[in-house]
Amino acid sequence: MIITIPTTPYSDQRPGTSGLRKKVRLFQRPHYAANFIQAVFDCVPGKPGASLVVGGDGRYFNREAIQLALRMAAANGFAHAIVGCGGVLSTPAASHLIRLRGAVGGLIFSASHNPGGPDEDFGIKYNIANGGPAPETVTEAIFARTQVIKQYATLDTPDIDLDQRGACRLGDMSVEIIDPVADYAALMETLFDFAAIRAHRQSGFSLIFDAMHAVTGPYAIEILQRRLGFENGSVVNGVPLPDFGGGHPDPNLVNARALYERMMARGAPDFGAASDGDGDRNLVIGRGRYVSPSDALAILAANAHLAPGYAKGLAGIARSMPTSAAADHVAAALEIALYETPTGWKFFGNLLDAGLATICGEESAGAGSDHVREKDGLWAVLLWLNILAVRRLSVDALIQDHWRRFGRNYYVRHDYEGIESSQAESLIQALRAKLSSLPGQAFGSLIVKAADDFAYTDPVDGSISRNQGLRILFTNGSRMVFRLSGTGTVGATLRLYLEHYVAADGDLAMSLSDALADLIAAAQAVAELESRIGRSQPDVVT
Ligand code: G16
Repeated sequence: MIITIPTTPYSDQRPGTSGLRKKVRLFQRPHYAANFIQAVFDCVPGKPGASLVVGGDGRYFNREAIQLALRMAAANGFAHAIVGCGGVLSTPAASHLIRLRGAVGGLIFSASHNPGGPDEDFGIKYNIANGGPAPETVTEAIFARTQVIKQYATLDTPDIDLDQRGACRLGDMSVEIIDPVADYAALMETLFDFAAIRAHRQSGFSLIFDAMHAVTGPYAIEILQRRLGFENGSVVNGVPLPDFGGGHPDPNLVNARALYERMMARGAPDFGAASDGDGDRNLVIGRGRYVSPSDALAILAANAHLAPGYAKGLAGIARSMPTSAAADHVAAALEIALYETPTGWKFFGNLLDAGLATICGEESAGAGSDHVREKDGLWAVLLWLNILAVRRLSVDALIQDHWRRFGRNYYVRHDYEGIESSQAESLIQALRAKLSSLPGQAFGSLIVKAADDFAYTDPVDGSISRNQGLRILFTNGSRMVFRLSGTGTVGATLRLYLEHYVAADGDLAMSLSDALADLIAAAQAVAELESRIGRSQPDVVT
């Protein structure tokens, strides 16, 4: 029976860079999750007769949220729900399912790379019919609904068995519980030359994949071990756990330290990789060689034609503004367009739908293509494996070869975490206020050429997104960017992105700290980091 529950608005339900992310305890407040889900459903046109995809990364509170969402979906008139068995779907697999099954959209329960557990993070993200994250117009409409909500609709029914594959009913809605891996694995087989990767493996090529006790475990075991034949144990931490085993499922050099150390040690496998909580990010480390996500995007774009799914070439490349310009050099060489978008995968959706870009990537460990509308960690791993199987080079040799061809964008990101929000805001405001006076000013040997607050006009629908990061460009081609993260749940995180380009005939073998020392000093000075936020060192360097 459909029941209507009275409720009152919460003021803090504006989605951030990627959905609504909060502490679990906040989601557990009365009606908190229900309010947001009802606001989403109020903004979905055409619910009668429509299908909805539902899944999450398996973190703490996932099952409760899914049971609630399914009852509410039935009460809101959806005809059909497609749910990953156990309530599990990786974000890219959910994106694929929405497209494959012609669903009107999907609810993905995840806080991505943020930690999980009763005192940690949870999140709800809505993806639209193209499989991609809801664009800003939709997320703003959802937020507006949360501010006036008075009631939500649900069913007065017991929980369904999420672990039993097959069909069942919830009120008038049919529910299909499916294998979360099968459709995604089949898609990967259409894009990549699995036979070539298998042959490379048979010639001795080895890998390790760290699933970080997050959602990619079952996907990686099926694809890497069962279908490609890498030996059992190649996938480590492969069992998804509600608290990710107490770890922080962010595949960077801090949280995937054990993988990094193994890849730098004697006897390391040829290739190491990791993915995050919901399977959309990737980390790639060759034996003795870390690959920055910005370089990885450029290398994947330059070599994608070696994989069957991309054999006819790329229409264009898109990257977020703070991502280094390494991919720009590839786009220029290939004579294809390069799009520079704000941070957030949602900005790539229109470019992919319109066929303007084929491959997209971000400095935040994300890469993907037009095969889905999300970034995709295992896709990136498979594209690397396909490229290495064809070129038969080590990761280190491949990257050196790339730099000798395109030059090197020395690049680093500094994160200052847990800053008091008001201090972070005033730092950004103060810096924004002086942008126009910066051109011509010298910071050590660096002279400012231009400075602005990045704004983006979507070339497809003309929508404008302002205040997307403060950029300071120097006459020698170096660049720094300041912006506040939109994915944290405690205080504010200031991100500082630093980049220095050296052409192919220059010194390609500097250490990052040498190459970027002047820029780091300039950033401290221009933003007055120490006096404004009391920090002289970042918390995380990636
Ligand atoms: C999300 C977005 C990405 C973004 C990243 C970091 O990733 O989808 O587009 O680059 O957050 O954003 P911010 O710098 O605002 O923290 P994920 O993997 O968390 O969904």
